[in-house]
Amino acid sequence: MKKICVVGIGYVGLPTAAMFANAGHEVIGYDLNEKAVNALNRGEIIIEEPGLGDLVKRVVSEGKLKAQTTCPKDCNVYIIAVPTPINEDKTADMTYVESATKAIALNVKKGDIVILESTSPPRTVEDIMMPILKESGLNIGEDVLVAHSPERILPGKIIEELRTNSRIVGGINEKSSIEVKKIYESIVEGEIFITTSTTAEMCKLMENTFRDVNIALANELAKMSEELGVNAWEVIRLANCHPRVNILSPGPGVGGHCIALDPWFLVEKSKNAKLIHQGRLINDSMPMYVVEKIENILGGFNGQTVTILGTTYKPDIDDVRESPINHIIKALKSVNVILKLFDPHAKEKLEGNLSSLEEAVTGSDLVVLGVNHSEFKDIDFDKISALVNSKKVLDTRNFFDKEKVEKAGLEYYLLGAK
Ligand code: SAJ
Repeated sequence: MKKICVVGIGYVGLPTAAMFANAGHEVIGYDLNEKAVNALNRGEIIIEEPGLGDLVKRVVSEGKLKAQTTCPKDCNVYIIAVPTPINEDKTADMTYVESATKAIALNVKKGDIVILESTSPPRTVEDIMMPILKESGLNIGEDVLVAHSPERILPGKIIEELRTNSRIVGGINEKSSIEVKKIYESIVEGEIFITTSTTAEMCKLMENTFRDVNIALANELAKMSEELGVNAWEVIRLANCHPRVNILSPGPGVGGHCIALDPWFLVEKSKNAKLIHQGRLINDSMPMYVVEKIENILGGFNGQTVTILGTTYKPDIDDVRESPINHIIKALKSVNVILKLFDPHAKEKLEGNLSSLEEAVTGSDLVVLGVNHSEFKDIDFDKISALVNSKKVLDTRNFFDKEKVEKAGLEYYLLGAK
């Protein structure tokens, strides 16, 4: 059993720390955010994630996991799980990885292991971390082993995917890969593959880029379908009957802290990342495309009331970071409409969140489904029809039952269909 320090106790670091603690390791979460540290030490979590609350409560009460705002000196393994955001100019902001590595370099000893989990541009371990770690005076690769093992967990399924997903371990040398693989074997049931650190960085970026580019294709199809008078969703359903075709779903844009950002790391590093760049631009254009559709449905912005149901970056989670709906909200706040928002998951994370669906749709001229939370599946459209001012619904996810909406006397508009 190891004494593990997880640097950064956010969406990735906290569940990772809890899983290692659950496997019997002694784990310390190191984070500068006092709110997150204090909550963890009380056994509480400040994010919504199935199964995480109970797990954290248990391992904290058993004394296996605690948190602090200073870097611990006496750990054998340091796992970096800090954010890697992008700057305004779409280049990677590596300051958190740099400062985490610097803090570790001050405390690292012979025999320790340093792992980067944060999604990072190619060559981060080689070009950013290695020079900093060498300042410790130790022989990096011999005295201290280093690897990149990218997290690949899906928000909403983090605990399950941490355990069952396969994992990549990219060491700076074979010795690093082998030792780091052993550490993950204590929590991962899936296969663990060994490679180099730069290949591991590239793998993680290409996984998310694959998804981004494919969503861009679906979004382009949605736009073409509206232009050419077909229903994109029917095209997708029929095309996907082909055994080698799997078109993803269009929507109001790609959000979250991963897929909407990671492809930019490749665009920054390679002049050949042209399709990847276009894909990003297409997905980033979707919020404004939806705003234009709203304007067309309303016949201009003339003081009408628009309701948005669901504002998180995807269904059934509370994460509003990088949500495309934020861009729609911002754009609608700058025009002549009254905006009403309701998201049963975002709670206090959403400014202006109304307390009920009924309150949100009352007096509305257009009800827009932004995110397909499961709570919205069984909406009583007769009730909505009785509360709204103009009977119009825009579905950006092909989620509502068109027949039910129309039966309730509401006009049904769908993203990707005329
Ligand atoms: N989306 C669409 N159409 C689709 C699928 C998704 O518009 O057909 C949108 C969603 O609405 C959302 C965004 O894409 O706004 C991203 O959602 P997601 O569920 O595809 O992915 P994330 O960002 O929650 O998690 C991804 C995962 N990567 C892949 O599936 C390749 C996860 O495994 C990674 O661990 C995570 O990024 C990460 O941390 O990098």
